[in-house]
Amino acid sequence: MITFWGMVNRVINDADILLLVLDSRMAQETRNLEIENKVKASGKPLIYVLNKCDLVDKHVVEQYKRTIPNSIFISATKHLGTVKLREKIQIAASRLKLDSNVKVGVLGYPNVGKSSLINSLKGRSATKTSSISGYTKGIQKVRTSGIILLDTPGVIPYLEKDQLKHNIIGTIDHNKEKDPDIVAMKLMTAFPGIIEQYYNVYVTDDLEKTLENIALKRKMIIKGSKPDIERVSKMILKDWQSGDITSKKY
Ligand SMILES: Nc1nc2c(ncn2[C@@H]2O[C@H](COP(=O)(O)OP(=O)(O)OP(=O)(O)O)[C@@H](O)[C@H]2O)c(=O)[nH]1
Ligand SMILES: [Mg+2]
Repeated sequence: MITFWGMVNRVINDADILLLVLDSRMAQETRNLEIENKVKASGKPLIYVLNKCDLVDKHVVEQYKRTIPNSIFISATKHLGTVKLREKIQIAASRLKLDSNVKVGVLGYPNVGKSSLINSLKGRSATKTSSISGYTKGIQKVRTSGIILLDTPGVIPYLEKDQLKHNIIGTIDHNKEKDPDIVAMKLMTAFPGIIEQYYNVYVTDDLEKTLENIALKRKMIIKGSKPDIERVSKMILKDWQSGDITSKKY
């Protein structure tokens, strides 16, 4: 059986141009140096695609534009920036003197929106997407006017051992998360006030209390009218991973 990394290597080999898809809410955290180095070694052009830009403020976009080279912001599901992305691909292709049937490999962490991006470029649903990460299992070829897109399963860097980071990014199915409360509290620390605002509860320093407040508000109760912390934490992770909770300040 070919491993996920085997597929990544194959796509880097087969493609003419590579896209590294990042989550705009955590662009630096979703970069993958191992992939970036492999692409660099191949000498092929790499475009950083910061997806889910609908979930961040404009100033975040501007800041990343300055710090991440050859980057472009898009929202695959809201169809923002996809025309520009197509243009960028075409410019890179014409530099390579490849005007038609240029092969574009789409790489990145699980759940960052690789399949959604392909569907957005295609203009209709050609590859399946899911709020549950690890959804795409094999390489899929999608053809759209002059471009052949190669969808890949998301990969986590080999060297990345920070489990909490994985969960925050959405690389673990929220249902399978063993300590959802810890991850939910870590999210609240990383994005102060955002979760509280979404569920309309007070911001306090006591994050456990905040989880309890959200549980009570959502009527998630266990025996003895106690707040159901596990359930509420899983709900928060689900709402975060699906992009319902944004990191925008309203
Ligand atoms: N708000 C928002 N959500 C998005 C955007 N793009 C993708 N999503 C959501 O993010 C989730 C993951 O999207 P996918 O396209 O399946 O992600 P993927 O990178 O292909 O994931 P794997 O195949 O599991 O590696 C889905 O719930 C999408 O609806 C976007 O631009 N904005
Ligand atoms: Mg996918």
